[in-house]
Amino acid sequence: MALEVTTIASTAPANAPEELVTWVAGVAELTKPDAIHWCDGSEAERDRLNAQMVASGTFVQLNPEKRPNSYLARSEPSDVARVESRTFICSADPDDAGPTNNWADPVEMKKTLAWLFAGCMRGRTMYVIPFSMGPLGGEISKLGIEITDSPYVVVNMRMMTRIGKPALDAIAAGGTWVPAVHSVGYPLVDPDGNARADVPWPCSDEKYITHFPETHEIWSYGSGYGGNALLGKKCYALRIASVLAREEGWLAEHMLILRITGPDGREYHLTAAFPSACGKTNLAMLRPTIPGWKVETVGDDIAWMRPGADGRLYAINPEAGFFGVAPGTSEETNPTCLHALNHDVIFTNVALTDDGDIWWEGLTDVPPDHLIDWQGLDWTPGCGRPAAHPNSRFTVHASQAESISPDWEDPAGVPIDVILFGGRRARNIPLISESYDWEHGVFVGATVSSEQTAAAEGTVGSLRRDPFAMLPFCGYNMADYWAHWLKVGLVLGDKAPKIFQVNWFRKDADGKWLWPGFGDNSRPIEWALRRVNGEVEAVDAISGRIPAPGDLNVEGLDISEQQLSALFELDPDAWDREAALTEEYFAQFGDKVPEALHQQLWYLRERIAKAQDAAE
Ligand code: GTP
Ligand code: SPV
Ligand code: MN
Repeated sequence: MALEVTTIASTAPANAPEELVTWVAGVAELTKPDAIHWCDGSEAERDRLNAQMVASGTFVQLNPEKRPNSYLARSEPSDVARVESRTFICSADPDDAGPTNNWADPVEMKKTLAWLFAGCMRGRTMYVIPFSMGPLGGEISKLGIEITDSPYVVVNMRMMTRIGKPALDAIAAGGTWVPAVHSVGYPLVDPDGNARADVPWPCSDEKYITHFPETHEIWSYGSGYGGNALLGKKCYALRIASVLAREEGWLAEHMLILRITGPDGREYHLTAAFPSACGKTNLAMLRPTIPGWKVETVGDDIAWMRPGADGRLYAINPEAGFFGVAPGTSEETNPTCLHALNHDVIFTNVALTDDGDIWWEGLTDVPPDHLIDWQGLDWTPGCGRPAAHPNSRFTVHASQAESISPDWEDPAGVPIDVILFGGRRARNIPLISESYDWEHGVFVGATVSSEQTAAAEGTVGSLRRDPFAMLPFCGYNMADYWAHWLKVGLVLGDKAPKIFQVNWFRKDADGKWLWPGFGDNSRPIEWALRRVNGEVEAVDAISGRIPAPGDLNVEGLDISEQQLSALFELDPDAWDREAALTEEYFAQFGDKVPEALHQQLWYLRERIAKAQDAAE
């Protein structure tokens, strides 16, 4: 029995503004849920939803002695990652979406959505989630309302953002908010109108993740997974926020934020943009292997940055939790992260052990003798299938990381000294290289390519451009985004952070990592900070300025001279080929490419030619 619109107002908290109630009523009229629940964000509400999902089979409760208050969800095999091919930017002018986004006409898309969402919540409860991205009331923070028919989304949003009463109060006090509608697209009524049973992971074969940059709206249909469904994350905090940031003169970025303190007690702050599943969570929780250094985590995935009153660039983490890649996380690679997962975690698509705990590839050297894999099937070592899906993830509140900075919720943010751009590159890109200036840094960010990971559909390992690690997340034309970065650089002037490019993923001829990575990534970062302080000279090279021989601190590291030089090898002919590809890459953006970037390509080619001459 669908709800009458007139009764919907009575479901709303007393202070819900009329405009909000009218919008919720409109969505309910379209989607026809059985009930409406306004989320207050309380623990009681969370416990009720968790229990309900255990009963319905969506959640497996993990062994409370080993993993208290923790749950495992297994998704449909067709719904395991972001679907970039079904992600749309619906701007009036296709040019405003640009060649790297899927564009759809906003009027046409609204018609499609009206048809898709019609009756899509039949038989279900519609949850209304008020949320804040960033600390409540913070000047950089922003509000939203997600409507969803997925209780899994509610309990995840509760950890990933700040949901419930305080956010609604802020909206009631007049705060502007972004409307975001989500449905798994699995009504409990079949196409003939007969009731049908629910399934543990409802979703639809048809998926639409749509954004309306001009009206700041989000509509997402058909997926229950991660960035497709937790609409505060990629949809709002990156795609819509990047549009807002451009309008308002700030930056919404796919970046971790960390504080690093040196032996002399001096604090620095760093942000780093790496593509999906390329090491942001790991770096955010780094344990430096060089004595006397300490890292605190501020954020692991998204940074909102704006110039502060003192002219420096300040960053906040708009999120409140980590939705991180599970495989590869271990006591060796990222103990801080592993310890954060001891209790109160939602795991999605990892394997289940016989004693009710979790496992994934890389957690231990020797796998258990028997597991239930991510698809719910019996698994034994050597059976030929991964036990956990490569994009299996954990959801955990940020406060559970022992490395969390005491200032991670400072609404003013932290002042940024260094920005890193990185990716997975088996060849060509050196371990670290400093940009000659801001414009060169923007060129480096704009031309990043990286080997594809399992975080989205596609061929794992194939090289693709992922400018600023924002390829799937920029809500407008990528070339306009580069222009915006150049403009912010002019505003920051000599207070701008220094920009570096890093690559932890270089391989030798046998395909082995040349760099140990993880805690040892503190070493190139230490060099970057010494550059910030003007303590060391650097060597001009093709890619930028690289450490002079002996300046990278490798004390206590088992690494050969040969390995070290291979990490910084810059083959002019290979770079010449990259430059040609960059020219081709830029061409697709036509005359939107800022002149400064064409100039940077010219400077790069000059450096390459000089190196080629020197090699002869
Ligand atoms: P998203 O959440 O998808 O945006 O990804 P992320 O950038 O936070 O990725 P994450 O830190 O979870 O890293 C994903 C994978 O990269 C894991 O399998 C890690 O083991 C691996 N990884 C991280 N840092 C390093 C490193 O320094 N060296 C090597 N070789 N692998 C690393
Ligand atoms: C990413 O893919 O960059 C993620 C995971 O951080 S998701 O939230 O699913 O987009
Ligand atoms: Mn991400």
